[in-house]
Amino acid sequence: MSHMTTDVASLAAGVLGGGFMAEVHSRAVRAARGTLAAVTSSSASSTREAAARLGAGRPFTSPDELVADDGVDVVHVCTPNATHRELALAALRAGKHVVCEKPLATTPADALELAQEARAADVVATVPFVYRYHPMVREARARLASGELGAILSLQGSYTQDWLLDAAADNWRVDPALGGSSRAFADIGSHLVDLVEFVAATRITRLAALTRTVHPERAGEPVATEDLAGVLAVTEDDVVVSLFVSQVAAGRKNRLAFEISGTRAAVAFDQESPEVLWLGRRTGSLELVRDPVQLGAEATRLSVVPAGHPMGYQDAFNAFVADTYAAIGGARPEGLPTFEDGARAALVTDAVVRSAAADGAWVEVGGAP
Ligand code: SOE
Repeated sequence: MSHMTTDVASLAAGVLGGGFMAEVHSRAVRAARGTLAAVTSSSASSTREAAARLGAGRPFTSPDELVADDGVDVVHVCTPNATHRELALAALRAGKHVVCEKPLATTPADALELAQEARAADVVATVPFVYRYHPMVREARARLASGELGAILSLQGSYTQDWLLDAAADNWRVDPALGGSSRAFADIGSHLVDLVEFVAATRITRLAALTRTVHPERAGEPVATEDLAGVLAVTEDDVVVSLFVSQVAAGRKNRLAFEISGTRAAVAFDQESPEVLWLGRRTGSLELVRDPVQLGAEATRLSVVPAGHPMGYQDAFNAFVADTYAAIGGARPEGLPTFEDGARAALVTDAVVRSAAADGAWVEVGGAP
């Protein structure tokens, strides 16, 4: 499976995992004209249940069996974070294309190893940084790249949720053995870093972070992972960046937002209202709506329905999987998030963890893959 052109319509997906993300991936596989050939979940009964719910062809008894099966072309890893390395490595070594959920791995060393193995295997290996696939995100990126906003003066981003606000709320992500040593930042800060760096076409080089664990215990167990993180950072061009991530922000469900200010104009985006992009100007600020007649090539490409017919999260996910499958077919779609990008987010997450452990000391982000 290398760079031969594959018939995209014939791709068969094997999904590892049976949770919320497995459902999102399964819908996207079908939208990309793939077939859902196989699934495994954590036990025989949950696998049977997931196969029925997702409509997968075959329930497999183990991930190893699924990954080795000749009937599977691309493996979607939708399991808890700490299992990603082993499962993605097994899939790569079996010569499969891989879509691995974020965070790609729970340490930068593991994420860099996966990126290296993916390069060596010469397969398509992607990470669902799907917020890149909102048409208005591509529009913000295009307008920055064209110089319309001028030189970048500042970057602000935040990603806030409230599903862990109550002390009673618990989830595998809270447990470092399953989720990794960072929780809020690895889980949603990874999306935020990827999105801001993608849109602004820049990289964060050093940062200072403070984190807080609001509830010392959940479900009777001590909590070691952070509920929120505040990060001050600097890019390679010496631009000041502020990032804020919280899973205990009352009323916020999935508010991933950024604002980038340039010498001429600014752009702001909020993924809970993804059909508009705010264009800030000294005079004449406006909300640009998603209408292909006024958008660039990439925003137009990703607009699968006309203006006034709202698009959202699943559409973004579908576009990501469609581009992954197109890449398997030999295309080179713009802005496809790969294992290199997954490793990049892991490096920034690691810098956040190191800085927070040193009470907010400035640290360098580790070397790019
Ligand atoms: C839970 O915090 C979660 O499902 C994340 O894991 C996803 O990456 C995010 O898109 C929505 O929230």
